[in-house]
Amino acid sequence: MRYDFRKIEQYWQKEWEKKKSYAANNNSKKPKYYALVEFPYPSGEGLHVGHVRSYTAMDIIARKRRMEGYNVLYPIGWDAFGLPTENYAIKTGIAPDIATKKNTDNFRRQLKSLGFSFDWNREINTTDPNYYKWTQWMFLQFFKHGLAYKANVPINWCLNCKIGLANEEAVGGKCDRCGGPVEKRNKEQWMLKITAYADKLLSGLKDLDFLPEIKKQQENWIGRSEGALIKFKLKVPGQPDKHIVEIFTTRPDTIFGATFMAISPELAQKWLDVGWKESEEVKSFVKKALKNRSKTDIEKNGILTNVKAINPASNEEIPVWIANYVLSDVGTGAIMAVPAHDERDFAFAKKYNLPSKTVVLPIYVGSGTEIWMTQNKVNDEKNILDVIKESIENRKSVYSNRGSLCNSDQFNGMTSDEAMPRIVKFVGGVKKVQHKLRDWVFSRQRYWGEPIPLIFCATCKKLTENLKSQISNLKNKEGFSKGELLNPGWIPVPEKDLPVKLPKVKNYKPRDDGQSPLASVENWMNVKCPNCKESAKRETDVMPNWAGSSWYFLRYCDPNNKKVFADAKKLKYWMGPVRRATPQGDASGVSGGVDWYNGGMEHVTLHLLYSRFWNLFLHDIGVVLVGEPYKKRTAHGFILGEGGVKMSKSKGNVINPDTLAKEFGADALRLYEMFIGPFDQAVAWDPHGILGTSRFLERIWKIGTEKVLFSNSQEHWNKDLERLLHKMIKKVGEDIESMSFNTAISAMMIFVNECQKAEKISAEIWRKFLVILAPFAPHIAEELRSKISGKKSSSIHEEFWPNYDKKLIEEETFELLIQINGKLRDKVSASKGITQAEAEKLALASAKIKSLLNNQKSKRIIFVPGKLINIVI
Ligand code: ANZ
Ligand code: ZN
Repeated sequence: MRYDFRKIEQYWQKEWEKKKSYAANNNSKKPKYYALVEFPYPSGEGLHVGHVRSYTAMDIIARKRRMEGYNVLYPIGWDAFGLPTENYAIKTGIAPDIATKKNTDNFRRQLKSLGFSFDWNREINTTDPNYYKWTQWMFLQFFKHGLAYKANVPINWCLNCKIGLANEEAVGGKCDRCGGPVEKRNKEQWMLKITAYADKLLSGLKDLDFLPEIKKQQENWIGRSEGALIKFKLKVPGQPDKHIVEIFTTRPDTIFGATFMAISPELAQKWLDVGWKESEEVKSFVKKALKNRSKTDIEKNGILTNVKAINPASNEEIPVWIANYVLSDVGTGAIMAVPAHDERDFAFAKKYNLPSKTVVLPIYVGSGTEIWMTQNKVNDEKNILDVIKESIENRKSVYSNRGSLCNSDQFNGMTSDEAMPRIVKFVGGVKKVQHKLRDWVFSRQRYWGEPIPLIFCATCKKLTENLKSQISNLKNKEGFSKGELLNPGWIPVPEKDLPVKLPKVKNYKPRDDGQSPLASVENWMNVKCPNCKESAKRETDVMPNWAGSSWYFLRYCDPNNKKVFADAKKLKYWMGPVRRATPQGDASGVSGGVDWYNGGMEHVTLHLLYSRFWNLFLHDIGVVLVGEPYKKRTAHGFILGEGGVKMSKSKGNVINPDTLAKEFGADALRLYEMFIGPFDQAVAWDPHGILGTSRFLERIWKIGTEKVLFSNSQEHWNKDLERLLHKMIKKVGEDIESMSFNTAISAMMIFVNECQKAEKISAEIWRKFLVILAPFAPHIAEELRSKISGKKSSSIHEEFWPNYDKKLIEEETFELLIQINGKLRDKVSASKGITQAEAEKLALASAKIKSLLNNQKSKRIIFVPGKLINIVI
């Protein structure tokens, strides 16, 4: 019988759909399991093989969990707002909602054709007004709680896209979307105060089961450092001695070593703006430095100013430099530079030949000292002090660890940790915790996004401005919220009027003044103020496309709810907290959230951080029960084109999953993408690879249709095959949990090879194999099982995941006799199926044999499997 995968796959896909086989049940007695993948952006290009990799992986996990007795939610939807569709509209005039409909129809068809066990009843779309109504509602909660504010900020402005980008979208001075140049521009933007959650976002990581590198990236992005703010007096020519500048430092213990001060070009510009007299040279330096800000590979440079600063610890006068390595949005934009102990200051001082002063010695600080001593090849403890002093003072190296203080007056001899608080106190500084994390730029001057549901009213502006200074409570007697007081004139659209729908427009191009195309839609924009009924105007900016994906996992719990974003009971069921033991006996959990979330490594700083922030906030205002939305987060590696280059339309190396599924079948494609390489690593596409998995399925088909017995007669019971089956069950089960899908498939291949050798295979053994295969290749497994159990029987996907028999799989060993010229010389324990080559290796590894052979080459080897090896010399 031919393996007609087309017929088989279509048949079962229809069956599953008809029976709603993968629908998640909202009131099940089973424990729940929520498996999540990043929902796709429905681009015009259709599904990418990268999507297939991630979705197959979670599909395998979801299917295994169902077999383990869980009520599984494995949902899918569309993250459909965003630039490509909008740019397409600009080019073609086709409305984004029309293009989106076409694209999602195509994606849906593609995903269905691959047999993913998504619960299609829960499909969501972020551009559906019934969805974005709640995105807007949530934005209003941020606003009302004072976490949304309008600010004039230097934003990254993409010259091509004509769009403001968040920092994370403009890494390296390049637009994340088009790769074009980005420059800084000041613009009024809505901001979300994610920085208020910096510490929560950090401490929350502790209990989460995220890959270590994911945690690391989140930590780095948040970038917490503890330090101090310290004031330095300034001497400015022609000015009275009243000016001061505040610096931020994480190392106040090094203050006696500050040999100069450095300020950012931005701060210098501010000084110039308020009348600081400087040379043309300095002014033009500042101008140039500001212009170069968005460039990446600019060398450290600077210029000396006519200002002096007074070191508050030593009272020494030090010069003030303007330096481009000092950033304006970190700390205060001014630093005390300590070349002896800071790499950046060291490099700068070296370039401009500035003095350096050692104030921390690498002693009495444990490993720091040892590392330094090894690096600098110091092994004599006695003269270490001299060596260190010489080395640092000759500017051979920087000692940036903590240590003991010298050259620091009354603080000499203290450790850095002892000295830091004392020095901060001594110079009248204050402790300060600082984060690299910036607030989230939340508006875009574009069309295809959620309208920001706010209205600007000039009348209310006057009212709130007067109140602002007096009130800090959430609500005052006039009924204004924190958000309205914080942003005078901005009035929220009443919740009953949500959603604020995107109006139809003729022209999708952002206006030349940088405003959204919505700013040209007069009849949409002009409204009455909901508060005072005077004429007012809608906000015309829309939300960034990170908005809809910040809470989509909540909507899947109850996707069609018209009254709330999700019913509280359903939320509790799917998102927890969960207090019961799981079928696997894991009773630890009072935890909650999505049980397993897989996504791209490229989303672990932005989307992951934003959505955690969003959910933590919803938790704080009491609308969700669990703060951290994801219990476990893993990541897949990219699929690259042949030869390891990026897949892209321009290179013409994009692989279309449709073509492959048509030619080889969904099961073969799924298997190939899981077999292609370690799941967490980038892999290059191999055009011949799928032939291998397709042949593997052919082999399975042949065995399943030709060799399987329909009874379990003892006559053909094959103990070795049974042992291998149990080994495979163990291996595949464990490999799925660690996402080692490629080795899981190898184990199945080994099993299938043995099956090919067997004359007949009992139904019981074969059925168990099919259950193991089912999560990977659900169609063929279902079809072959129906040949044993009948088409009318229940689905293979409702079977229980088999247990393995520990005793059976304990490897059987025997004593391998090792002879030299027929004489018994040694015995070693070896596993039963050992080959001649393996036996040889074992024999040569024996010390006894080695010494007896004494480097003589063997003439011949005689191997009796399961018994002995004879080395003839
Ligand atoms: C003196 C010093 C001595 C510093 C020393 C470090 C080592 P992290 O740790 O990354 O948070 N800094 C402060 N504001 C800055 C700015 N606007 N642009 C560039 N650098 C700035 O960085 C904190 C350290 O970075 C601060 O501590 C400061 O240098 C520098 F042995 O002060 B330190
Ligand atoms: Zn008003």
